Amino acid sequence: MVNFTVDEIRRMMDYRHNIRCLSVIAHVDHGKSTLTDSLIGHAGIIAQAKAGDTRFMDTRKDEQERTITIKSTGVSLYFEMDKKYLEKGSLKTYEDFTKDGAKYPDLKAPDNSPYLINLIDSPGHVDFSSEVTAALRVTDGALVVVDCVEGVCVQTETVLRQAIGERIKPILFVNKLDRIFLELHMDGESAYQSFRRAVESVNVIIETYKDDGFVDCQVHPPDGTVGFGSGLHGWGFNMNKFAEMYAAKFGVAHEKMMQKLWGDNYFNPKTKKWTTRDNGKLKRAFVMFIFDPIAKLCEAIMEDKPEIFNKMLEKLQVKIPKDAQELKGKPLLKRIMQTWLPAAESLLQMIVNHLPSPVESQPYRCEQLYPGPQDDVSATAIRQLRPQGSPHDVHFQNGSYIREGPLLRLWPCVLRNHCHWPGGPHPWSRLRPGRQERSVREESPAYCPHDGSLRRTDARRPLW
Ligand SMILES: Nc1nc2c(ncn2[C@@H]2O[C@H](COP(=O)(O)OP(=O)(O)OP(=O)(O)O)[C@@H](O)[C@H]2O)c(=O)[nH]1
Ligand SMILES: [Mg+2]
Repeated sequence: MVNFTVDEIRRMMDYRHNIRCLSVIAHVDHGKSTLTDSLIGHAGIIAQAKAGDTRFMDTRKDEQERTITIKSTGVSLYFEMDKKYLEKGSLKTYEDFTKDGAKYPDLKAPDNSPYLINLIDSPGHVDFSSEVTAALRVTDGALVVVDCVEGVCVQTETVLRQAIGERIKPILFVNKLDRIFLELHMDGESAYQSFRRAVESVNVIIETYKDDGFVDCQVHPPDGTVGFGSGLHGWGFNMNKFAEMYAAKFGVAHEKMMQKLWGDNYFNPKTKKWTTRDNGKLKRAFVMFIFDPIAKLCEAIMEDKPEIFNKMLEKLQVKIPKDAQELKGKPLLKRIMQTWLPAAESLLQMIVNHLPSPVESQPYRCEQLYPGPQDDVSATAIRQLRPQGSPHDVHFQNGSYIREGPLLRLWPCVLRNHCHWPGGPHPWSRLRPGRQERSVREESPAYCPHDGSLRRTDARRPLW
């Protein structure tokens, strides 16, 4: 059952620090739509057990038939997150939020912080890349999905380059880990090396295309900006999850444990000491504390050895869901992993803690969004996220656009017009809210705030 209402979504729109707008981008078939199902399932729109198989975001008949995304599809989701999972920036916003947060009613728990996630699942196929362009324009963050076996591919680079060019902050999800355990039976060290390569390749692309006006946006597993998992089976984790498990056990601070679980860190079980030197006999912490336990659990479930997996689940305090008691093999593995390491939980933590809210992103994205003078009234309104005060703002839904030098061309789309035109009717007042517009061609910026004139008179003319 859907666990939020339209009213909640509407109300959240006024809490701009608690909004995250993101696109899911990747090479074709790397599992964007499948992974998105986990978040949709967590929001209660589809059953959790069906997450991964439904591909809810592939809404069109031809998309479902061809198992390929053709159009970008957006969805707004409402989630509440426990304060204990909030980090630095988000925690501060939570504290500001709760100061006058008394205004926000109906939280499921008093220490929860509500979030509105506007998510767009984009196609990976090169033929539909204009859909990615349109999606990136209206979002502030990108969830980059990389197949852990195929690694970073041509289209991964193309869409990531586009995202960085638009000053969209990325987070990374290394996907299809189930294949490593069930199909390829890779050893821990080889798997680690392939994950490391994926992370490094993404960082090389980010560094290559990042401009000086953009914030630092490299991704590193110890920072919590990289997640790993299987969208198909609905499980996933980031270092946070395992650091939480092991920090208490080793008496190490949470942040320090996050650092130790990635890179050249080895634990010697005999001496009970940590080292950064590989003597050829020790396993790196990632393999020892993360990879091996998952591999052992997968093996025990797939080989139907309840005495082993029940013992492990008891230690992990994981209960087999009621609807999975009779299952065996892969279906059982899927439900157990979903319960132990829910993908939605780690994705949400990454999205909330590491992607910017519009309040943070608009100041540095304004240059990208508005090509007019950066000190005029429009630019200031964009930077300050003022809903009123901009000379004009046009929202277009379900349409794409092409930028031709100084011209912005909007293809047939539904336009909604909010005009704040000084001294008289706005030239665009002919555009009616919700009306289908056949053609629009507009010089950008159309409005000159210095003398109040339009730079071109033919603000609107047919394209054909
Ligand atoms: N083994 C495995 N297969 C997966 C996983 N995620 C997706 N797949 C499979 O990969 C194929 C593509 O999945 P999609 O979710 O449609 O991929 P996509 O990135 O949305 O594809 P496009 O939108 O067309 O670019 C499907 O056959 C999925 O079943 C995963 O975690 N593990
Ligand atoms: Mg897709």
